[in-house]
Amino acid sequence: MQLKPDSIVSFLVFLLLVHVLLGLSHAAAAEAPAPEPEPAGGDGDRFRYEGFAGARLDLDGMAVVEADGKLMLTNVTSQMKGHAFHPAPLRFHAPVTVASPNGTVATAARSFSTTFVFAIAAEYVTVSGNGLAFFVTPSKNMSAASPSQFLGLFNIENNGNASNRVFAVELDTILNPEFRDINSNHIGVDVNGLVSVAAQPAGYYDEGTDTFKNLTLFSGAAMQVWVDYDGRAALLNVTLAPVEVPKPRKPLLSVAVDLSPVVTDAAYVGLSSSTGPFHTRHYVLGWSFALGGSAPPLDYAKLPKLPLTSTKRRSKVLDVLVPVATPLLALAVVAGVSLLVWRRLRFAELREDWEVEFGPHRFTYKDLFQATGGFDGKRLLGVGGFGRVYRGVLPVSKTEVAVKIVSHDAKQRMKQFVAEVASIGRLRHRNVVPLLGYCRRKGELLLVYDYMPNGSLDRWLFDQTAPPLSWAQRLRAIRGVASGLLYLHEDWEQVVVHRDVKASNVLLDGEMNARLGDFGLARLYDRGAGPQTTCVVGTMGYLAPELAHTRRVTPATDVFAFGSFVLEVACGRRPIGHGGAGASVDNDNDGHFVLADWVLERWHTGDISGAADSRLCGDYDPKEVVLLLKLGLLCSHPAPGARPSMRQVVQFLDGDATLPEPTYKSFTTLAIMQSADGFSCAMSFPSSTVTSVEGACSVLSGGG
Ligand SMILES: Nc1ncnc2c1ncn2[C@@H]1O[C@H](COP(=O)(O)OP(=O)(O)OP(=O)(O)O)[C@@H](O)[C@H]1O
Ligand SMILES: *[C@@H]1O[C@H](CO)[C@@H](O)[C@H](O)[C@H]1NC(C)=O
Ligand SMILES: *[C@@H]1O[C@H](CO)[C@@H](O)[C@H](O)[C@H]1NC(C)=O
Ligand SMILES: *[C@@H]1O[C@H](CO)[C@@H](O)[C@H](O)[C@H]1NC(C)=O
Ligand SMILES: *[C@@H]1O[C@H](CO)[C@@H](O)[C@H](O)[C@H]1NC(C)=O
Ligand SMILES: *[C@@H]1O[C@H](CO)[C@@H](O)[C@H](O)[C@H]1NC(C)=O
Ligand SMILES: CC(=O)N[C@H]1CO[C@H](CO)[C@@H](O)[C@@H]1O
Ligand SMILES: [Mg+2]
Repeated sequence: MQLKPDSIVSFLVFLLLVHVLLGLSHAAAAEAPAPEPEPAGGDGDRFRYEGFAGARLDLDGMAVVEADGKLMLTNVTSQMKGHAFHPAPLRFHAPVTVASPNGTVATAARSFSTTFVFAIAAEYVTVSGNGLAFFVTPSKNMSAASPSQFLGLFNIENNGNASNRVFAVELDTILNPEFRDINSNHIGVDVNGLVSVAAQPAGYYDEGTDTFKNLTLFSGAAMQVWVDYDGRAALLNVTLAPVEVPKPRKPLLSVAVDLSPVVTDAAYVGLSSSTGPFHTRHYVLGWSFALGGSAPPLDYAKLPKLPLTSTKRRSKVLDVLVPVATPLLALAVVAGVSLLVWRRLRFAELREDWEVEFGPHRFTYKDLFQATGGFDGKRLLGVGGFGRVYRGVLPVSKTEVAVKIVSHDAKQRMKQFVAEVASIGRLRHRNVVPLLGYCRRKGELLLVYDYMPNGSLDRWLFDQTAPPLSWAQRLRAIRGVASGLLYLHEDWEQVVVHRDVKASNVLLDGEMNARLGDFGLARLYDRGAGPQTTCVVGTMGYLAPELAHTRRVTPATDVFAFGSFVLEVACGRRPIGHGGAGASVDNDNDGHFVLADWVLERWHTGDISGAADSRLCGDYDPKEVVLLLKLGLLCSHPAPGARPSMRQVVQFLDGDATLPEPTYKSFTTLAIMQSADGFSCAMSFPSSTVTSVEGACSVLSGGG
């Protein structure tokens, strides 16, 4: 089955619309109104931010405070990190008396408590990257830390090194086996490195039901984390809960860890996040901290609103489909546009104002392209002097056609010719190949004819693999061509000179009727018009000698060509050739064979019927052979005035008039010679029927 390009394009447009609508609904959800930012901050060893508008935080990396007060640590840019620090260092150590033999005073990390509300919004994706962390560090210079799985805290070299003096609570959304992560959605306690000293899957112990509830960190929903460190007991608790849920009494993690050797006395507290390959935004909506006490509670009502609440509601199907579909869609759109452009170029046509009146005869290039399977080499019927001919089936009407592609550029003659094509298109005769219409492109003219299943007559005459035509078939073909020519010359509304009568332009339809094709085409190649024509186009052997002087095609020049054709069909020989294949008579000292001379010689020697095609094996009526040969000679008369008209020809063939005897002695003065006077452009196109003439500068000149 073949997909129509039109349907592909409309499908793409549909996809695009769906995508745009999805994007709009998404954008609308993001436009939620934001509350007024509140002045926030703190002094000494405690602070509270409910929204970060105006907050005196030190930000680095991707971190920005959005207009509505949300702190966005990282945006969707891949492989990035962002940090937010409370600007001043905090004194983490307190002097403690240690019972030791030498009685010195040691220091230990003080208790502290912090809480923050965060949201990790993974963009469409069912995976996120990479995570967010609360951390305590001796230095705000995190330039050496790596993004992605290092969470903007460590790098490959310093990870796990005790000299880091960094403590962190990580909210990790990627499973990194190298750090022995438990899953891709966990909370871990990190000391100097990313191999957590303790970790738990994200979730909380629900007070009411006393069950554990899973939470997905990157769901985009706001959640709260509490980190409580008891310096005396060296015990750390980490608790997680959705924002609507009050702090659960049972922490998610309760870890015995002594931070005294970890955190430095003067240390900074900060929030860090990093992105990996997946597009993720890490937000913090509020944050509070206290040394030696509980972190001030956060009022959810004062926190900025989240942008991506719609993510929660979007179906899983879309979550999977959209990220997959987006690149595909982009690809499809690009492909669609390219296809359109390609089609534009591929099927581009030339159409001008003067053609309007010929509209009905105009075919679209696209139809012809489809009809011929893209001008498939397998459909090539033949290559002639003017171009290639392809077999095709028209898409709608399913009629079989032959499409001839003629390359041509001259606009003036094209116009004339198209006018002729259009008028000839109305011309109907059982011995003329119906011309259905045309199409024009830059430098190309396409002519659409009825398909003739039995091909051209010259194939039947000269292709040794084809069965020989019987005498009756030959006579019928000649009668048909004569009748077709008569119609063109006299019976139609205007005189149409065929200009290229020859065996290859006589086609046989399904009932073996001979039909004339290719009329008028030669005209397209005439240089100039009218009597000033400097060039006559035709095929050697069929060009009337007077053309050398007059350069004007007339019905009489067609009759000359018809004469050559009659002799050709009767004798089964081409009008001129090199010595003629198996010809016994060389009637020209250049070794050229001229069929008319050869027949005339037979005529004088009384061996007229010996001139008939040997493939007939004598199976013919000698009287009819004589009639055809005499007719052929008469029509081939060098003097145009001595040639009969087509009406007379038809009468001779029908026996309604008697043929006069040939009045001339011979054609021997017919010579193939170079022309010095500009007739050199009388070209024989490299037609399959003319094999004997090389070069384009030969002409038959009349003798007598
Ligand atoms: N309407 C048609 N139906 C079937 N076959 C055709 C038709 N028109 C042309 N052909 C085939 O295509 C071949 C090439 O035709 P084309 O007219 O291009 O060349 P030609 O007749 O040999 O030379 P010229 O260019 O002088 O006419 C013919 O030999 C014929 O077999
Ligand atoms: C992410 O933030 C950086 C710096 O703030 C900016 O240059 C970039 O355009 C942002 N990317 C997106 C997708 O918003
Ligand atoms: C931050 O640390 C890096 C090396 O880790 C150093 O090159 C850089 O100068 C430091 N920046 C500041 C502001 O101290
Ligand atoms: C830890 O870091 C320090 C200072 O950067 C360095 O001198 C030391 O070699 C590191 N230790 C290890 C095991 O890498
Ligand atoms: C919670 O997640 C764990 C794995 O992390 C899983 O085994 C368990 O079934 C989940 N429980 C619920 C109620 O979804
Ligand atoms: C940590 O949690 C335990 C209960 O699991 C509790 O007894 C303890 O007081 C908590 N400590 C802090 C500092 O919250
Ligand atoms: C100077 C000295 O000896 N200090 C020691 C006192 O005792 C503590 C703990 O026992 C040791 O760590 C010190 O090195
Ligand atoms: Mg032809």
